[in-house]
Amino acid sequence: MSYATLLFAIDGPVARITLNRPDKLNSFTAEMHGELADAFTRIESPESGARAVLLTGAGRGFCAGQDLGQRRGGEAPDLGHTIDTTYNPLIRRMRALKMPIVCAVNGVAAGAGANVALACDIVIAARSASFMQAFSRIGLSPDSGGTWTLPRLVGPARARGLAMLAERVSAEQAASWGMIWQVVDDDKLAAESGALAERLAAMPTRALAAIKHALDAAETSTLDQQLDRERDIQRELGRSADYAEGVAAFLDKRAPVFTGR
Ligand code: T3D
Repeated sequence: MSYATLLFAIDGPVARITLNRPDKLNSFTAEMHGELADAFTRIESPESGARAVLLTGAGRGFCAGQDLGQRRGGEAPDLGHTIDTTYNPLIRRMRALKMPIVCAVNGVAAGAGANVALACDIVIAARSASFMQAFSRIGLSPDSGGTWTLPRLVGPARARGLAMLAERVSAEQAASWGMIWQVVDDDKLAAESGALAERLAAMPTRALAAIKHALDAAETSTLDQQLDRERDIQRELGRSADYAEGVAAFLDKRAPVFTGR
């Protein structure tokens, strides 16, 4: 499948999405949102065989958020409408996706670009990459889930500073604050993030989807509700082929072969 703003391939069990407008630091356009929605529909299709997603950017940036060239002049736009029809569905879809998303942040991730990265399950960044809640610089407040995600990742004090000051934070700083999983040397990012996506794709996909769901749901649950949720999840996973395989492989002292079923 070929897109104008993305590179997309389902490579065995790994779906690879590369934001591909490098001369504009891969900033989001309406067309890119449409193509991302289409790519996720393909990934979600049972025939796709995908069991993990790897998201990255082409060129020297990951994504600079909304393409501000599309917001020049004219009447004040209804940004609520664009958020409702583009960014919010994208974030909801990423969080509901029943497989892990690895984000390889290859360069600057600004505005909605930063928050789309942070909405992924495992974020691995090149040492030269950076994160910026650029919104307040242009008179906006963080979107794409940033006001929800940031305080949970870095705590409220740092979230306030990041959102209000809109300073650029290095990948190393982001890792030391717990905003992301890992920093690697620039020349290792492609190999390490690819290996991580392959590794996740070979794991018990239903268990990974359950972990994703349980951790997200825990944010708005009491301990009691979460204990019930964990029980329900284990009941379901206990009937999966991957659980049977995991236990059998352990007892046989061999490596498990998970199928995602
Ligand atoms: O509108 C809605 O739908 C509401 C939703 C909003 C969501 C949002 O994301 S709002 C936040 C929008 N993003 C920004 O405000 C970030 C703007 N970009 C920057 O501040 C800087 O570009 C960076 C800090 C990200 C990187 O700086 P630097 O010095 O490394 O690169 P640069 O020279 O500024 O950018 C390189 C090129 O990309 C340049 O184009 P040119 O001059 O070479 O033709 C620049 O204009 C372009 N570019 C970068 N960001 C954007 C962009 N073009 C359009 N939109 C951008 N967001």
